[in-house]
Amino acid sequence: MEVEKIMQGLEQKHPGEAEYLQAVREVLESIVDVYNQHPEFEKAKLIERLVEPERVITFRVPWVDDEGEIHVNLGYRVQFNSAIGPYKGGLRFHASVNLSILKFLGFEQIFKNALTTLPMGGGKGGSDFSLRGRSDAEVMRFCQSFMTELYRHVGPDEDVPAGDIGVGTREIGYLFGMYKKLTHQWNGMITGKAPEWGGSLVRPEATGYGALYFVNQMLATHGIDIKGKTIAASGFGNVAWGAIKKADQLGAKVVTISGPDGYIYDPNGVTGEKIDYLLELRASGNDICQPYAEQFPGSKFVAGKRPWEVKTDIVLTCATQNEVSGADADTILANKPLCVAEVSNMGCSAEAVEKFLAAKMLFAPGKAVNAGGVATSGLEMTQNAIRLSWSAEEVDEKLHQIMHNIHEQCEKYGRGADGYVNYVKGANIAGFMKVAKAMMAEGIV
Ligand code: 2IT
Repeated sequence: MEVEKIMQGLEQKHPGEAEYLQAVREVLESIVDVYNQHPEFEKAKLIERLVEPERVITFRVPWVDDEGEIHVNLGYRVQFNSAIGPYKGGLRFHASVNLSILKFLGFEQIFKNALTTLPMGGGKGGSDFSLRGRSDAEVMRFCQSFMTELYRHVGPDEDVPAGDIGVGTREIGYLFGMYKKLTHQWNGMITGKAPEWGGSLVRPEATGYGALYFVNQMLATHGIDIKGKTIAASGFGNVAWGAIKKADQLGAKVVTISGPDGYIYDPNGVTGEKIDYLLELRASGNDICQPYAEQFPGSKFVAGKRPWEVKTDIVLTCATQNEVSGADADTILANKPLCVAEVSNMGCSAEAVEKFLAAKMLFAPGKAVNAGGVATSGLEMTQNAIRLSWSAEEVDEKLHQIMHNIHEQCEKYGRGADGYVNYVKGANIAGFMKVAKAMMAEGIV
């Protein structure tokens, strides 16, 4: 494989799909040496097949708002790869959603899901629908309209969506309800359900919990205890909430959160009732974090900026893709944190990743760090399939074990001659090899 040749072909076929091309390039650059040791991969045009989704479904989503006005949004499902299991991955509802973003997320999901060791292929979907200022009834009507097309393409053995940005338990409920009405089937076709109707305990917390288990282990490889450490985190949604909760339990202190409007610096730490307040903030439907500063004196709102300028021991991206630019990486490196981890998918720009790796920073990519979310979705699928519910302790124990295993895989494939672990390379190679073996076994399909 020649990375530049593959990339040129893709740039021609998919011009302007910046995020997708960025995600593919990162993986190709990580795996090229290993790939070229396997002439059978080249012969089977494995990479040419892997970089294209097996199927992309796009559809219109018309819905009526509370004033009777009609809106038309775009709906998508990218069914990227089903070599090791049914397509699995979240739905994102956000104004920024486009095909490039969903293709990047679907592509990342293939390797992330492979890393979990569970039988899940990669997929992603969503819509450019924005929840901001929308009433509950509007959200329901949108979800119902979305599902009147999506139901034809999903199912427990075919494609199992879940939440992502803008899609939480409420939206999952409306989507599940409509699927059930249309198909007359009650099954585990979607994850992130509430415990009363088939959801797994610990799923809401799982992405953040898993991330902290992973970070804890990264630090442990350097003999560092996470207790007493300060953390700069971005976002204030589900992922940030879970990460903050677990950080608090482990005795670390998260001192920042952020929204599109700026960031909050809370030197006392986001702890106790402030963690619960994040849920209120999110449920308000206002995509901003400023109200936190009004609610909790002693904290400060910094408008229009990202939290990376705050000097802390640990840096966690918990909001969205490319939230750390090359210049942000310079700021972070100057602050000399012990560790940087992407909890959001592709939280760092390619330039930022390059800088962290060049500085031999303890740095790990989203597809390893945030895999606890989809892993627990996989555990929800298992519970649905066997029609049982496990206790929170049982799920958490399995999550912990899975994150431990992912860390081991990263070390195994990412450790260089000088002992430095390149977690990006490790995660990409480990995930790729599993999918590659399955694709070779399944023939040219
Ligand atoms: O990015 C992700 O891994 C998710 N949004 C969760 C996907 C899932 O199927 O739980």
